[in-house]
Amino acid sequence: MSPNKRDLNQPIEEKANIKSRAGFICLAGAPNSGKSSLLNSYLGQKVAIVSPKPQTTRGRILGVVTQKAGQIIFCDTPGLNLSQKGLNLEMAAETQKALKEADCCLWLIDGLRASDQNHQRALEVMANLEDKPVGAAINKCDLLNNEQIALLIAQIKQQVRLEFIEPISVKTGKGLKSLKRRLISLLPLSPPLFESDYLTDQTLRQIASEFVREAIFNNAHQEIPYSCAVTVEKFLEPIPEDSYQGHRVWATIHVEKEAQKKVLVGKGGSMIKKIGQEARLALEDFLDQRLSLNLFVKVSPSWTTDSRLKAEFGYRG
Ligand SMILES: Nc1nc2c(ncn2[C@@H]2O[C@H](COP(=O)(O)OP(=O)(O)OP(=O)(O)O)[C@@H](O)[C@H]2O)c(=O)[nH]1
Ligand SMILES: [Mg+2]
Repeated sequence: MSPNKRDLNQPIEEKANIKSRAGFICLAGAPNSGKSSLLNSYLGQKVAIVSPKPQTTRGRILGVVTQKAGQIIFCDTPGLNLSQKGLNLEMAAETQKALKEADCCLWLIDGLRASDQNHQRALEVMANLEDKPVGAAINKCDLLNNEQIALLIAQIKQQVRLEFIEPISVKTGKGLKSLKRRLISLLPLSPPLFESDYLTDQTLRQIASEFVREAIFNNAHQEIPYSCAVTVEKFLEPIPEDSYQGHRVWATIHVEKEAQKKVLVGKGGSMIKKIGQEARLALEDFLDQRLSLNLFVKVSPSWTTDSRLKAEFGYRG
């Protein structure tokens, strides 16, 4: 799944005839505002994990939507927040890199949490993005009435200069078509930068480890999802001569403490079995093929504060 960018060093006369648009849009906003849900919805496939808990996404995830009018290269990012604990510094660095590299930014606002601290943090970041266009979308409008939406739009328009602000609901699909048109209009004139069937920069190993992490977020509570990292030890593609026609994956869930391992394994292995089943089904759905998933839980003491271990588990910042 490596990127396959088109050569843009074509003659200037040819560029002058280009009517389509293409470019990078950074999806940024407070944690839990629905950035990854929006990405998946536009792609028509889940590539980014989603959960009701904040700080689910830990790194940048590219997702490419190609249409006649243009190609949007979305970059999903970790939610903007004020915490500096655990992985938050690495996550914030990922978001800053994505904001810097993008042509423009879509600020996703959780319509239900527009007065909390993380929203204020996101607002500050957006107000300081002077060198690129920023559009905004108020998400979760399925949970707001028209009056609340109008009030919020008026408030935000007074606080920061935006190209547009659109009410949407990723859940119901309301406003998504109109938002996509707006987003394409923000992009520079350019031929597509990726082949039209290119979906994401995530490797199958990364997707496997993220889907396991999503199952942990959905089943384990309190600090446990934030104390877990998942590494894929082995990923075998189906072999024609093998009677088992499917992928085989071996992954390790790293936790910080023995007590967390105990909770994650559960009574008689019940919890780890549930996590494994959920992740396997999500992966089979993604691959449209059978898959066997073998999970192991390992204590990697205090890994969230150990730079070497963080880098080893893929969090470099
Ligand atoms: N009611 C409602 N819920 C939504 C909508 N969009 C997303 N959600 C839910 O909001 C929660 C957070 O969604 P995510 O897509 O994980 O949010 P995120 O911004 O990527 O979060 P982080 O990765 O933690 O920064 C999930 O439970 C989603 O199902 C929506 O339009 N309406
Ligand atoms: Mg996310």
